[in-house]
Amino acid sequence: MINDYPQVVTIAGSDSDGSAGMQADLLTFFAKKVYGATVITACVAGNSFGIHAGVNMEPDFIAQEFKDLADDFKIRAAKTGMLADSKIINSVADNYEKYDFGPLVVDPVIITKHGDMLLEQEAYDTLVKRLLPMADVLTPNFFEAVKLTGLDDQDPDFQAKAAHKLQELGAKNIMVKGRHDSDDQTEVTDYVLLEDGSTFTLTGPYFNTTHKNGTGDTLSAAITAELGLGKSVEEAIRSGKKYVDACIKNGIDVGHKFGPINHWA
Ligand code: PXL
Repeated sequence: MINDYPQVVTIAGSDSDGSAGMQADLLTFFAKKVYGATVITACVAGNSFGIHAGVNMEPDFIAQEFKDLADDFKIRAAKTGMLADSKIINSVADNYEKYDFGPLVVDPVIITKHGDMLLEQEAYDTLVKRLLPMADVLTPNFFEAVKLTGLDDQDPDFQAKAAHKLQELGAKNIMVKGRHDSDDQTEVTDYVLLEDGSTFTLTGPYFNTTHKNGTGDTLSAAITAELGLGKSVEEAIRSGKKYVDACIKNGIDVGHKFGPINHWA
C-alpha cells in the first residue's frame, strides 16, 4: 500500500442535523470520490429550525487531531469551516503551519441561514490577521465579504472591491459570492479574483427555495476536493459552483424549515 488515494481534510464544526458543517463537507468529498478526514473544531446541536447548543473543542484536542492525521495520511488539500473563536483560529493556524496539508480553502463561516452566530465577534480580527494570509482560496458569501472588508455593500462594484481588499489582506484567490436576498431575483453572480490578478464572474440561476443549508460548506468542500484531485484553482472553482448549483436544484425533502441540499446531485 502506498497511501496514494487522494485525501483531503475538513477543519470544521459538526452540525447534528446533517445539512451543514463537516457533514456537508464529507458528503461532498464522498460525491467527488476523495477520501475525507476531519478535524472537529466545535459541535452544534440543531435542526432545520436553528441551532440550540454548541461546544467548542480545546486547542490541545485540535492539535492532536492534526498530529494523528499527519502521522498517517497524505493530505493533499484542506478547508476550514466553523472556527468559533480566536483560540480555535490560532490553534488551526499553528497546526496548519506545522504540517503539510496542501492548499488551504478558507470558508469564513460567520453566521447560519437561521441567523445563528458561528464565529464570535472578537474573532473577526484573528480571522483576518491570522487565517486570511494562509488562504489559497477564500470563499466569502456577500455578507461575510461585507463583514470582513467593511466596504459599502450598496456600491455596484462591491464584489470586485472586496475581492481586491481581501487579496491585499493576504488571501491568494478570492471568490466573493453574489448577493441573494431578494425573492424577485433570477440570477446570482459570483466574482473571482485569481492570484495572478485575472478575474472572472460566474452567473448561475437563483433558486428560490428554503432548502439551502450547507451551500457555502458544500462549495468550499467541492473546491477542496478538486484541488486534492490536482485541478487548478480556476477549474476547482468552476466545477465547485456547478456541483453546488446541481445540489440546490435537485433538492431533498428533509426538515421543516431551512432544509439541506442534495449531495447526490
Ligand atoms: O453553513 C454554515 C455552517 C457551518 N458549520 C456548521 C454549521 C453551519 C450552519 O448551520 O452548523 C457547524
